[in-house]
Amino acid sequence: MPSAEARLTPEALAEGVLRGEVRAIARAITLVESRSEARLELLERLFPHTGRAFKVGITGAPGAGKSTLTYQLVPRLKARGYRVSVLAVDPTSPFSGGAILGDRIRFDEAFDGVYIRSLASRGSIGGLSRGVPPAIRVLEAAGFDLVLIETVGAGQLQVDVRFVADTVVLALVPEAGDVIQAMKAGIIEIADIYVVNKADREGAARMRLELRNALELGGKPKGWNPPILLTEAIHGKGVDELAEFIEEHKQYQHESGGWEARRLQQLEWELRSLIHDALEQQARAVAQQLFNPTTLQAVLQGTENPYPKLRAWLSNP
Ligand SMILES: Nc1nc2c(ncn2[C@@H]2O[C@H](COP(=O)(O)OP(=O)(O)OP(=O)(O)O)[C@@H](O)[C@H]2O)c(=O)[nH]1
Ligand SMILES: [Mg+2]
Repeated sequence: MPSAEARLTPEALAEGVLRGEVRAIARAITLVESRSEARLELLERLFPHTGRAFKVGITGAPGAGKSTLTYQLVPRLKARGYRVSVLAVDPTSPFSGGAILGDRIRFDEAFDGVYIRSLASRGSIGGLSRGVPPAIRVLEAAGFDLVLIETVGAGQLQVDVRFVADTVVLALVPEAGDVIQAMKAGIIEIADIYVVNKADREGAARMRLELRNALELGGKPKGWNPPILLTEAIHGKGVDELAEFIEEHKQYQHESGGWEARRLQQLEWELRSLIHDALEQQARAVAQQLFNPTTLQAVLQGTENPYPKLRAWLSNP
């Protein structure tokens, strides 16, 4: 038996989201993460109420302190008047049961009214969960005007955050090779704000220099000069400054016109990933239709050549 909730139409769900009902928000995000066609109807209804939130991505290697920074940023951004929500794109160490796993910090009243949600990074295009942009739309429609996005800390997964976030914060730790790793991953160029977290450990100041040098190798940037901040997220040190720079970067983009350009890029990425998703499903169906198990066997045995079929289909899909 489907529950009453499961039978909610996209229309009813949209109404619940617009009223800011937590259960409706949760269910709507589950729906937009799925491949169900109803998700597009929901998004169509929510669309007029979306597009206004400030999106801040927190990325960095596993264990760099992304969750701890996020936890510390929430009350500070709230204090600046934002209605804050958090998306954690990471199935392995998500926020759960009111605690950030790993450090067992309990959410307290500082988190009143803050919506926190984990998204699985599985089934993603280029790493970032394809559910992220639609989930952000749900949150925007529900009235949140700031979304913090913690991304999985590995390779491509972190890099795609630039297509989702207006401001990207990269967290590094004072460990040998962390700057090199970040450079290899291609994340160095895309961050707007750098954080050397765990500054209570040795080598933080040295690392800041190393990072400054690495950035200058790439030439002096025009316009925004990304700051490199030292933080001790676990003690909340340096996080006020981080919150300030996050706001400053937003301001800068508004003044420089960068905001609009970035938003266009995000939109293109969002729509492309929806199309990619649909095409991928289509590809599976076409492949099965052209090459059933018997045909596959024949191709494997060398008794059938697959290319004429492929050419015929491609010339007239
Ligand atoms: N010494 C020290 N430890 C810290 C600091 N910030 C975070 N930690 C610890 O580092 C560990 C990892 O922190 P998380 O916030 O879970 O890191 P993360 O980047 O979210 O980790 P993943 O999501 O698993 O990639 C935890 O045990 C934190 O308590 C800090 O400033 N100094
Ligand atoms: Mg984490």
